[in-house]
Amino acid sequence: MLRIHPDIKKAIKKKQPVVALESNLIAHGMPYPQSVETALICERTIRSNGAIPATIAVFDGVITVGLSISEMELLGRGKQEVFKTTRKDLAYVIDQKKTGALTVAAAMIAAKMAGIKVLVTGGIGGVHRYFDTAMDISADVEEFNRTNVCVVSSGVKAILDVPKTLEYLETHGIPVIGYQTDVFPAFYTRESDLPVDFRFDDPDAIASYMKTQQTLKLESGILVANPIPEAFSIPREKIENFITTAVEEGKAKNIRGKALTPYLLERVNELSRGESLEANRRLLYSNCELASKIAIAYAKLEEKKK
Ligand code: PSU
Ligand code: MN
Repeated sequence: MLRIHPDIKKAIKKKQPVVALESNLIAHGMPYPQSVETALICERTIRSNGAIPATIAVFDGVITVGLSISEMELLGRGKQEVFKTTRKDLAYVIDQKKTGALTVAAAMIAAKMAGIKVLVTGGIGGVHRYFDTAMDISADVEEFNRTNVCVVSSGVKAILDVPKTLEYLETHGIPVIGYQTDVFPAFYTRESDLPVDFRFDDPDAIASYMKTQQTLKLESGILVANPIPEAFSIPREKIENFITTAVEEGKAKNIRGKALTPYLLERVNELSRGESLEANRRLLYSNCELASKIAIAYAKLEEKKK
């Protein structure tokens, strides 16, 4: 059920720095061909920072850690035929020998199976706007309850209800770490008016924190929030306008369940004439860089232990 690329397998065994990447954003988070191009640049960024990238997806029922370019193309081009796979779908996709792109939640599960401690994404899922009527909470936040992986992000996607998502994380005992920031980043925008739990200014400190948290056997994930680089940050009022429009449209069209997040991302991209996609890509590259540094720092601590 689990196939790990030989180079990645060797690296995990030797406790070298490996960074896992989710694949749902390739199939359902970005338009093709930018999606595949972004995924490849993400992998390259991780390599040039001294770590080993491991993008994870399911092909014909096999969880595959480390993808070829043609496998990435398959995810990017496939769209509707590629199953958006979160925790609840994992056994189905494997049993039915389908091809699936993994959300943050499913990728966390697979990373843990493979023995990878750090995972990177753009923004995790969370509590949706109109939660009061729709009860829509991403399985991503739930996964942090039970799967001890450090997820490097730019916060939660701004299409969500960010304050409610933070409340949810707090209730479930999930630590939110700000990287070189005291305030929670708002995905497309560098800053929100909400605080993070803890601020860390260097990757070594985050790796040390991971170790301590593991020693305590709390079994929960860690959310690292890395603000989008200044040059690509979109002013809050500007992007909020587009988001509100997209959310209202989605509600009017009765779009729900797993279709909602991809719909909103695509709509905001259309309304912003591609600006949101560019921001999404840039924050991903920056997150890949940070995730690599954390994985390297973590590997150094493992080395010391020996
Ligand atoms: N980050 C991005 N783009 C994305 C996602 C994250 O920059 O498309 C995806 C992730 O795969 C995440 C998913 O797990 O959105 C959440 O979907 P939902 O809200 O349906 O759980
Ligand atoms: Mn949902």
